[in-house]
Amino acid sequence: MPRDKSSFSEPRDLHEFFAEDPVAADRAFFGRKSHVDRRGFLRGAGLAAMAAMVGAAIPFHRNMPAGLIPAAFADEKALVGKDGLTLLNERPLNAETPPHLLDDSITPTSRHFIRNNGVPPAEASADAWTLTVDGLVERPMTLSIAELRSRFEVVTMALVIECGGNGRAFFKPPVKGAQWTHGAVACSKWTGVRLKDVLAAAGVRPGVVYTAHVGADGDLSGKPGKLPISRGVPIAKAMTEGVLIAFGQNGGPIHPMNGAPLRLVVPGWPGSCSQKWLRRIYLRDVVHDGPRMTGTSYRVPRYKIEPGEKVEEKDFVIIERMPVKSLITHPANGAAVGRAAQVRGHAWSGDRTVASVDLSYDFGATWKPAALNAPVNNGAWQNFRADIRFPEAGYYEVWARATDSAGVMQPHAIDWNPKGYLNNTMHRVALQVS
Ligand SMILES: Nc1nc2c(c(=O)[nH]1)N[C@H]1C(S)=C(S)[C@@H](COP(=O)(O)O)O[C@H]1N2
Ligand SMILES: [Mo]
Repeated sequence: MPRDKSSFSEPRDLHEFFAEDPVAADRAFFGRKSHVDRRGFLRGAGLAAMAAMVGAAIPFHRNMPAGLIPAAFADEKALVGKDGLTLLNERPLNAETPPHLLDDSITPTSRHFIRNNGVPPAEASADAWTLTVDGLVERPMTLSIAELRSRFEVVTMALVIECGGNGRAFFKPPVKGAQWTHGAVACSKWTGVRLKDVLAAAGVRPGVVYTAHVGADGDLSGKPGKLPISRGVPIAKAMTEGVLIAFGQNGGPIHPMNGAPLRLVVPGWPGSCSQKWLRRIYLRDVVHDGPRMTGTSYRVPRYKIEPGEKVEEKDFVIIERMPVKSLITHPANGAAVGRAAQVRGHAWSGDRTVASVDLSYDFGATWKPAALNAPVNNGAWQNFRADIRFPEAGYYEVWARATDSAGVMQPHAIDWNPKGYLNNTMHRVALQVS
């Protein structure tokens, strides 16, 4: 969807945008060549774009007032094939999964959160898709998905993707950005080939320090060729076992909003490393400097600061592994339960494993270990469960606290940072025990 105003480059809510200036919004949203006639009706390219987006000609378009958002673009439309996600923003589309819908050990595709920074590409056929691997390689190559499948070992792995900003909504003072609560995390089973195998075939040249990832999505500004996000990882991380170029999700195709037909999955690191709609990977002899790699994006201050304190850009470091964290997925927050209840959830810790999960139902005075599964493979989250007997009826909170293989435990409170990243404070659910 082309946009014609640079002032719209900030992510904005669709409804807010139309409410402020419906005519400009129509033009920006439905096309540069559209115009609004004297009576206030949308004409030209804008009308055609709108018809294409609703999937049919609009017989009574002459009656459609300018600035009217077609009801077809209501929330459900944006979330086709998704189940129960909470929509945070429409443009770019951000939707998270309520914790109780993440109870499965493998997250169904319908419940995998969506984090877009730009405008997703039109749905493309997997047959025509290609991936180019170039930059500092011996043998630059462009491969179809069929060639990826036939030339490299195809593997399926359960891998956690968590947005670096998951938990941002709980920052005090609040910070800008998508207000994720708990649900910008998922563990789908991804099918694809190992990035390391593909890079080895291309031949990593000496001096390579970083990968650079390019997707097919467009920038919100509508500027042709402008990327909304292009991140990379150190070559050492790229050459690890669990980093996949995926073409399958949970035994089926990748959901269009999760990057179909081809995406990277970089487990344990900020979700932003896992480029969706992947078209190109190039190798560089410097730290990649694409959009959202530089400045303060996906970076935190290198030292502890006071909440609200300003930090110079040079004092920010790129986030690598994600911290130890757990999520209670059953019962749901606010649920009514009996005196005996089973508590379930998942725990994960960047490139590490989780050693233990403890639960408390007395506001942290005492803790009991939950039963914890080993991960099904490196990069998967681990399931925990515990049967709790509450001493009497009343209001309780169940708190969960994971400790990882390096002995690092989830904190009660985190060090505030200006962009609202890495919130791994303990998860709490309220229960009414009868
Ligand atoms: N091409 C592209 N890839 C992308 C993004 C994007 O906006 N465009 N968002 C990134 C971010 S910030 C996250 S957290 C993950 C989210 O993956 P998901 O939407 O499949 O849950 O995708 C990453 N890959
Ligand atoms: Mo993200």
